[in-house]
Amino acid sequence: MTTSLLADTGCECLSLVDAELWFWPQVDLGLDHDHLLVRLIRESAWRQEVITVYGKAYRQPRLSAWYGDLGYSYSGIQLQPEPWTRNLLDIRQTVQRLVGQDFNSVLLNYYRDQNDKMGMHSDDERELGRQPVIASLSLGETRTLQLRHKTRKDLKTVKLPLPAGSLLVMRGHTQQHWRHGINAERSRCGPRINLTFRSVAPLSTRGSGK
Ligand SMILES: O=C(O)CCC(=O)C(=O)O
Ligand SMILES: [Mn+2]
Repeated sequence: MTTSLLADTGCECLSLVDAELWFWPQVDLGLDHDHLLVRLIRESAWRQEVITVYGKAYRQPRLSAWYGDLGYSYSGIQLQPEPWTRNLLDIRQTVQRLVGQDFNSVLLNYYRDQNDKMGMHSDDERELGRQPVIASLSLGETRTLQLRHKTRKDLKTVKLPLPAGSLLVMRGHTQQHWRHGINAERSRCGPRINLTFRSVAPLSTRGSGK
């Protein structure tokens, strides 16, 4: 899609070294955002996964749910997809129209309060391909995405607040060069759900790695 066509949809291209970020501050989802948040909290198949880091098992400091057509694995967790719901299909359609690309999976993250968080990481699993396009829609409380370059220590951490209804797309070489994460907050905050739409390759077409 050309930059001017994207701008027509309300998209801002954020300029960041070694990254390609598209940002829509406010997406029309056809439903009140709070209403959708409550529905997703109520109807999603939430799990608290246990991950293993350097041989030690931890419960993830948030809940998550995986929907889509194909299984997925990260940090030693195997995720079996739940079938798409009506709400998720509707949101996916809006996201796909804006981004100009199809997604076969979505990972939902539920940050219940200020203590829930996500450590710094890259979405660079082999099944996402070489230059994955990750479309990240936020609902509920605004939380701040931190982006840190993997090797350029001279670059400051980028802090990007993600308000309800915003859509951030990370694409190109972003995952190769940057890590991102969500810190816990010091002050009280309410629930937030983030939906990251992804395209996972079927097993038979997965490449041999990065
Ligand atoms: O909650 C967010 O905004 C980030 C989610 C994320 O990075 C992920 O699901 O991989
Ligand atoms: Mn991520």
